[in-house]
Formats: sequence, structure tokens, C-alpha cells
Amino acid sequence: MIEFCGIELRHRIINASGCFDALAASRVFGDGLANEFPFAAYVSKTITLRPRDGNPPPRLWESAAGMINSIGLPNRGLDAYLAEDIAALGWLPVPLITNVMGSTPEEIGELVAALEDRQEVAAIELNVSCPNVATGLDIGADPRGLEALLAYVRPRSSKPLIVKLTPNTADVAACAAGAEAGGADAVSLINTLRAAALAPDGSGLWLGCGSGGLSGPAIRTVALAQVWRVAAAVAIPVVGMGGVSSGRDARELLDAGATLVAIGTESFRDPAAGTRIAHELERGFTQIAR
Ligand code: RRO
Repeated sequence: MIEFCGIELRHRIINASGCFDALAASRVFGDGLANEFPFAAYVSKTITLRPRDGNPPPRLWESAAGMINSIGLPNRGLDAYLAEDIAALGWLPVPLITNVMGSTPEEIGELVAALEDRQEVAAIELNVSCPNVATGLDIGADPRGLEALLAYVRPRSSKPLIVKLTPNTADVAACAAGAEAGGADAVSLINTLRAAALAPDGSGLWLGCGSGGLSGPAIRTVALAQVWRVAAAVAIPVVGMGGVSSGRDARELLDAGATLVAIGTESFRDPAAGTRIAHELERGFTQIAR
């Protein structure tokens, strides 16, 4: 067993928010999914206070060794999550981590407070790093803003708070330190790198919202560098992610200082990637020098 923020996990591999829909997967794969759930914890797609339709299409672009998304947080909002989704996830054999995003500290505080009495929620991930909404990035790229945000939100929750950091900043270690100083229990990184693609017909930017976030193997070495820097800068646990598609990749993020590794884009290609990568990791890889 692995201990993470007081939560016991079977292994070190979890999903990246938004990259594995457990409700949709249970409809496709049936009851068997509970017996062979690919991750040691389940992180929900981001929820917001009110329902959101998400960004206009096109929302995806395949790039060299990666994918650019501009999904824009489509979700049914907090009320539907509390009233329906949490109960529908009752079969989950692993702890539930709920990912939330708001535009202001007050909104985030409200989301966090609403989850306080739900014992089904083991921890909360604060998404301060979505590249696809104007308000998502600002707080997450500012160390003092992050510290102030956490200082506001922290007293409103007794649950572990994980802060999802943006890679789109000059100093990710300072942002992590700001989150830690404000009372975060852990940080997770990296979210996607801001990116754009041009339409093949020359009509301009491809994605409906202009730019999007790059994920997949293309960003793995960026993630490795940022996880390394952050793990050296903070004492709280780090959840590393970005382009991991094998046990070897996961091992490298752990060697860089991560406690857990999250699988993102690889799960779209292989829904059982979490299980495979956890097994590959268990079989072992040579540790690299730090
Ligand atoms: O929904 C999205 O567009 C999205 C989110 Br919330 C995020 O955190 N990261 C990302 O690449 N896309």
C-alpha cells in the first residue's frame, strides 16, 4: 500500500483529470470495470459551480506525438455532481478525488465547502491551470495569488487539497511553493502546454477557441523537468504527469521526485493503460541517479 495525504492507495498510478470518464467506461465495459479498475484512485473531470457547455468545436487536433485539446470544461455543474454523479460512482473500488475549478477564490471556496460533508470524496484537486478558459490560468501562474487562494480555501475543507499547477509559467517551483505556503497538501503537474494549430485549408486557427492545451508524449520531458524542480522546492507530495505511456516513463517521474504518477492522453489510446503501466512499474526499472 502507498500512503498519499493520509489516503491508502494500492499502487502509484492514478488518472489525470478529464482523461478517463469512469461513468462512461462503466457503461461500455460493464461491471467488470470495478474488478479491474485501471487506477489506484479516480480523479473526476473538472466540475464548476454552474453547468457549462464547453468550447465551440473543433475541440481536438492531433500533433506530432501529441494532442491539442480545447474542451473548455463541459460539465453539468456542482448540483448534478452532488445529486447524481457521486452516487453513480458508488461502485468505484478506489478513492474518489474530485477536481473543481472556479473563477474566483469565493467560487472555489463554495465548491470545496459543498464537498465537505460528502464522505465519498477522499480529496479535492483544485484546477488552477486549465489553458482553455481565460480565468483558469491567472491565479495558477502567480505564486502570491496561489498562496492567497489556498489561504482562503483551506479553512473551508478538512479534506486533502491537491493543487493542479500550470506549466505555462516562468517559475513553476515558485507557484508550488506558494500553494504549499497557503496550506495545500499536495501539488499535481503538469497540466497541458498552451498550443495552437492552423486549419489545413488556410482559413486560420483550427480550434474553435483559437488555442488549446498540448498533451501526450510530446510534453513528457517538459513534465520531467518541471516535476524535478517542484519536488526539490516543496516538502508536500507531488503528483507527476505529462506524456506517460509506459512503466519506464512513470519510473522517471517517480525518480524525479513524484509520489504518484497520473496517466492522461495514453488512456484515450488504451483504456487499460493504468493497469499496464502499474504492472510495468512493479516489474521494476533501474533507478536513475538524482
Ligand atoms: O476542459 C478543458 O479544456 C481542459 C481542462 Br479543464 C484542463 O485542465 N486541461 C486541459 O488541457 N483542458
